Amino acid sequence: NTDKAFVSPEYIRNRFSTIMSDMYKNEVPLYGELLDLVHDINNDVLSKSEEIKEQLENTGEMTRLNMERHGAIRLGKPYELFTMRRLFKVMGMFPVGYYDLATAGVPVHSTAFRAIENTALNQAPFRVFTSLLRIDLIDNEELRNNVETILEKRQIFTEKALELIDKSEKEGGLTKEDAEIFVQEALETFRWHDTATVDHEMYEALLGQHRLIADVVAFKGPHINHLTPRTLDIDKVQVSMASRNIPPKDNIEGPPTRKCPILLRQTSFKALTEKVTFKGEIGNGKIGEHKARFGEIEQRGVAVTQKGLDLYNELLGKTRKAIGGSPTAENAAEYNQLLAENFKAFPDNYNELQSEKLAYFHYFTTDKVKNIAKDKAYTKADINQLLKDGYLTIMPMVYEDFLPVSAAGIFASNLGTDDAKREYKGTSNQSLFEKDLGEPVYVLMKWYEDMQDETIQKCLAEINA
Ligand code: OOG
Ligand code: NI
Repeated sequence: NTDKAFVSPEYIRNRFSTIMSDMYKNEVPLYGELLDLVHDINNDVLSKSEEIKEQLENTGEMTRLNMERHGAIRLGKPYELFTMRRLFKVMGMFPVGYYDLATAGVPVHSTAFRAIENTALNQAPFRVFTSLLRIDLIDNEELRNNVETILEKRQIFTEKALELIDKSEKEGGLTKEDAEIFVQEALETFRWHDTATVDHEMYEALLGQHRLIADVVAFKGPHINHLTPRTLDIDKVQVSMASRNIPPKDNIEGPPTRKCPILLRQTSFKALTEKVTFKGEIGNGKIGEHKARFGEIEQRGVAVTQKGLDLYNELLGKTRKAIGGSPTAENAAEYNQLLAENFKAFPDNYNELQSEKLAYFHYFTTDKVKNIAKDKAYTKADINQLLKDGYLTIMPMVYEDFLPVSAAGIFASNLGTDDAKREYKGTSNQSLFEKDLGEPVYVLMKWYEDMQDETIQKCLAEINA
């Protein structure tokens, strides 16, 4: 139907990200405080470093820095994951990667919904880490049955949202008017509810199994549990939180501080204690408590290749093993020191990361190519020589995804440490996840590989023209 003007998925995604952030600022004022802090620190970094500024400008990231954020939700049943995929697709967000968190003591598996084109990402970088509860990992059969019964009856989407998802699928997009109704209706699913759908006794039973299970099962919907702005200096944010009365998590997840940041570093403020009223207790004055929602900060660095990821996992694993698992408040300093020490084995300059094939880059031609000898057709095999001779230059490709060990650390710090010590023997189950999702997830590494290749091909085409 050509007479209908549809708005772009980027428009809908940005609109949704904005109203979600406004809602969360209202629900969790400390998140607004965190945004201010991050904004100040980012401006400070940019005013002090021409190099960082130039790098962000050349890769297209500068425009997105202030709108950049991710959030997270936890779903209870396959229908919810399946429909969430359809909902996010309306906003141009697709499932990328599979993360198994059961091995780290959290009974969920997850993906991240995000844009998959570089330009689309730069226009609207909003993403959502989305987890599905692994009901099969609940060892108490009676409780497992109860969880299934409670979730069976739950509908987390509004009728109007479902209608507009259908409409968008059938017609290939939404008009501006429909898009506005859609984002408002979709937002309802992510809203916090201060009344639980279960009584206090059931809540305690769910909590006893795992705090996360209570968070997923006891409420009307999958409230957004955190939003995360991107900072250019996470160490600065970590030490500055206290001065704004924001209580920080004990340690930063991910790699140590580096000259050339890799992957993703994350920290958060601790989950709030919020008042809830349990079923059957409305009006009798009895008020309970629930802890789930928090604020997070991320610093993104260059994406690494499989070789780089293997090295990262080896060095991180070695550090964790030496201190006996996840770091605690008591050994955080010792952990950070050891981490920095061990990561000396990970090259810390972009040229070396490139030549050792440890990280992914955008390739650009330089002015010098105007005078390049045209006596041969250049191919991928010539890339390193062209780089050395100054015909090409590289810019780090930012890591757009998540890290399972870090994610588990974020979960744990906000759910309580007891849960983190639990071990689930259940093996990772990507095929079940994809069956519930209704399609396979995008393969994480391939995405970076393809994008790097695209920039290389573009350079070669220019040189050979
Ligand atoms: C998700 C935790 C993981 C991240 O940034 O790694 C996460 C959750 O708590 O539901 O958001
Ligand atoms: Ni997060």
